[in-house]
Amino acid sequence: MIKGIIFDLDGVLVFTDEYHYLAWQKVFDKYNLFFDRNMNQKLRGVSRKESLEIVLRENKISMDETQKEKLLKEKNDIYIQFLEEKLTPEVIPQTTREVLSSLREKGFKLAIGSSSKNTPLILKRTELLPYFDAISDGNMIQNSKPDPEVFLKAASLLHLSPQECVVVEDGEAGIVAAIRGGFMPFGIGKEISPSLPYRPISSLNDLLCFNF
Ligand code: B16
Ligand code: MG
Repeated sequence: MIKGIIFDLDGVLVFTDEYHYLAWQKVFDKYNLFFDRNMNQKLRGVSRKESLEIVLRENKISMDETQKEKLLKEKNDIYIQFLEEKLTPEVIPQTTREVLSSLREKGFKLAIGSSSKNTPLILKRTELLPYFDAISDGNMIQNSKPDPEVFLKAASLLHLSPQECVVVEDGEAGIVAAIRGGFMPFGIGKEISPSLPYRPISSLNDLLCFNF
């Protein structure tokens, strides 16, 4: 029986994915590294550090650790500037809050399972924090999606087993993480390979129609 719902953050509850893209684009342009929207799709749900490794691999370029840290800090500074300029409670559609409230009223425990180290800032700025019983994010894990660690941590904070939880994701790395962890994955958006065993949904509203 399903008792918990674990939500990815970026691309599911908040649309900060465009800010990630723009911030990466700015730093990769500065460092003369090739990067486009296609490559950006591979970074969904992947940690900041691993995202850089993917782009370096695609460009067949190596970088020393100090330079990597510098680039990562520059990217995050630009990203945070976007969050501070653009992220207000109003950017969250009212329907998102209504769906979260309805799921809570139905008795589900809700958690966040996000790779982002900026999760606390995002939840504060959007005023989404009160809807969740547990937060598992990039600050609390060693291994990023597609490793299941972030979702296993979320389930354990809810005192539930993976079989008692579903995961809602927009990224392929997150769907793979959910499957590896033993969770039933729901996929939102167009970026997930149809060959993966997940249940597609077109909006969060669809979650209210499922008889878990
Ligand atoms: P940060 P999610 C992920 O969030 C993003 O999809 C991914 O693009 C980003 O690199 C990662 O968080 C780390 O974010 O730089 O803020 O720590 O989709 O797992 O909620
Ligand atoms: Mg995501």
